Amino acid sequence: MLVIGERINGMFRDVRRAIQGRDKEVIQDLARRQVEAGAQALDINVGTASAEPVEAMLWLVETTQEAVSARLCIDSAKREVFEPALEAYKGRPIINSTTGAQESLDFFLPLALKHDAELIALTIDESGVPSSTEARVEIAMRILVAAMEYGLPPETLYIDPVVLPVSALQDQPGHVLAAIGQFRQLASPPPHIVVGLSNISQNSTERSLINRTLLVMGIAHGLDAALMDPLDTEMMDAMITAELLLNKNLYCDSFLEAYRR
Ligand code: THG
Repeated sequence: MLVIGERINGMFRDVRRAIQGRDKEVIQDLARRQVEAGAQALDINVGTASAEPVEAMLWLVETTQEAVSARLCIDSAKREVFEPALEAYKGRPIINSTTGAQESLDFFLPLALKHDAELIALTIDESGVPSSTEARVEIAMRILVAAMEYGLPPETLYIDPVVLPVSALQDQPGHVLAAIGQFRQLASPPPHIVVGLSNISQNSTERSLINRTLLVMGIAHGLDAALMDPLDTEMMDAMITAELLLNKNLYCDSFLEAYRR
């Protein structure tokens, strides 16, 4: 399971303030703590914290890679952010994200090839976020075909079925889980599958419980990566246990500590 730490995001008030005040300590502390808690990659997202998103992203990338060697996942809604951020980053980046719309694929697939990056692709198309399982699978197929045409192998893609808050649309988690199960059948080797886990519990109480329950169900359906909060120990424990029960790790009485080591 690839754990992508979600905490370096301008959506969080502490990060927003750190970006505005160029406070390195706050960002580097979040980077170190997430890696120590088990994140192998860190999502980096300026959000709406800055009027100059390119400068802010460059500062976040430099600041984060100074503190940790985990992989960075460059997350932005603004296309002009990617080229400079990918130039500045020294490791193998993850680009977050393209949609399945053709003009988005025509921008991001060559960009991923140029920078030897992996690419997260949301199952969104010209008409927005689909509500059915079938539409998600259809868009995923389009993404895989386009990637093949550009020469990007399926295993460098992370297909994201788009998790929406359960408080808003209660039938969606079931479709997301069913879609995860089907994405794996679309190519050989299969693409990776990722979700933004915390989306599910926005505007809910019991956030941690809702997040970790979806995580466990997702893993059972074939999810192999998640943007999540690794500082949530109960969630990490649930993830480790789910992988144990699916025979991905060896059982011993101290399996939690064994995994952490
Ligand atoms: N897919 C992909 N990338 C993504 C998402 C996705 N990137 C952004 C997001 N979704 C994943 N990251 C977060 C980060 C924070 C929250 C949710 C998803 C979150 N934040 C608090 C809130 O909105 O309530 C912020 C408030 C606070 O606690 O300060 O929930 O789906 N590919």
